Amino acid sequence: MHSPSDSYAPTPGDQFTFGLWTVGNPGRDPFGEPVRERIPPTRIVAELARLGAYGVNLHDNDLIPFGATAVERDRIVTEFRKALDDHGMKVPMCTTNLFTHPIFKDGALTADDPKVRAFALRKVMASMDLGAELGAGVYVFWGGREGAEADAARDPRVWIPRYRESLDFLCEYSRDQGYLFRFALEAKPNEPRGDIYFATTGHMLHFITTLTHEEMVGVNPEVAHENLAGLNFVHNVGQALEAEKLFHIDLNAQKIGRYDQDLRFGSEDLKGAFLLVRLLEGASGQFPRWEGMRHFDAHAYRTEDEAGVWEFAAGCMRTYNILREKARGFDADPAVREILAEIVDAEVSPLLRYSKANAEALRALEIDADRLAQVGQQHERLDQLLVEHLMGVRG
Ligand code: GLT
Ligand code: MN
Ligand code: MN
Repeated sequence: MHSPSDSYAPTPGDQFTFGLWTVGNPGRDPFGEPVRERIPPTRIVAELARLGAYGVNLHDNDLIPFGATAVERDRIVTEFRKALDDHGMKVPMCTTNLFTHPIFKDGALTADDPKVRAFALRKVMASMDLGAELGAGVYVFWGGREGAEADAARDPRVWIPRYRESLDFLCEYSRDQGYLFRFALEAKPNEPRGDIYFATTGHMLHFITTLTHEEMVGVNPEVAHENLAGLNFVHNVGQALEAEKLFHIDLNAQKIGRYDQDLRFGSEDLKGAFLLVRLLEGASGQFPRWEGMRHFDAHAYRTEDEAGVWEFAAGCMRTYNILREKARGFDADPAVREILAEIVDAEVSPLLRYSKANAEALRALEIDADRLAQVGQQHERLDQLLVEHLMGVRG
C-alpha cells in the first residue's frame, strides 16, 4: 500500500495535514471509555511524516496540558519542535480548546459571565503565541460550546455582539504582536450543544462582513458539519471560494442524519467527496487549484488499535489522491467536455451585463420560450459519466 512506486502514495507536496486530536483520538464516546492509549505528539509527528503528510495541527491542550507551568510548557514545546525538525513536518494551523474544561459549559466567548469571557480571551491569546512560535499561518475558531439548550437565557442580539467583540479583540491582538494569522471560523449546527451559534458556513460568511478586520477572517468548513445541517458541502465551499474566504478546510465523511461521526475521508458519500476534490483541485480547468492545506479532521473507528489508526490516516490521503486522478480523468473525457461546452451560449451572455443599450437589446432579442423549454440539459448522461468514472469503468 505504501510502496514508492504507488502513484497514489501521499507526499508533502499534496499538502495533507492532520490534527493531533484526530489520529490521537483514543476512542472515547458518550457511552464508553477510551479504547486506545494516548499516542505522544512526537510519535504522531514521526508516523505522519512516514506516511507522507505535510504537517500537524493542534489545539493548545493537545500539546500542553491545561494548567501546565511555564517551565513545563517550554520543555514540551522544545521537544515537539525537535520532532518537527527531525521529520521535516510543519504546523500550518493552530486553535484553542474552548470546550473541554467545565468553565466553558455555557460557552466561552459568548458566556454570560464576563470573567469566563476574559478567561477564554486570555487562553486564546496564549494559544496564538504558541501557534506563532510554531509557525502557524491559520488560526481556527470552532465555537463548540458557543450555543444553548435553553434559548430563553440569551437573546441573539446579546451573544452576537459578544462574539464580534471577541474576534475584533483577537484580530487587534494578532496585529499588535506582529503575527500574520488569518482566522478561519468553523461552523457546526449542534453537538456538543443542543444548538450551536452560527450554524453553517453561510452564517459565518455573513458575520465576517460585520467585523472590523474582515480581511483577516475567513471560514473553515467541515464536511460532517454541513452534512449534519443537511446542506450541500460543495455549494458551501464553492461560495466560500468565490468570496475568497476559504482559509482552511476540514475533510472527513458523515452519514446523513447521524451524530457527528468524523469518518475517514471518502468512506461515505463518495460522489460528494469526488465533487469536492474536483472543486479544490480545479480539475475542470475553469478555476485554479485552491492553495490551502488539505486537513483531515476525522478519527479512526473505535474498534481500532494503533495500527488501525495509521491505516485510517493513510486511507484519508490515499482516497484524496485517487479522487484527484478520477476528477482529472472525468474532466479530460471528451464526452464530458462536449456536454459542458454545449451548456454555455457565448453569444447572448455579454448582453446580460447591465447597460442602457443592453437593456434595449434584451427587449429586442428573439426568444422562443416554448422551444427553449424543450431543450434537454443532458444532466442524466453527464451524471452517469461521473458515476462510471467513479466506479472505474471509464477514464
Ligand atoms: C473538535 C471538533 C472539530 C474542530 C476542532 C477544532 S476540535 O474535534 O469536532 O470539528 O475542527 O477546534
Ligand atoms: Mn472540524
Ligand atoms: Mn466534526
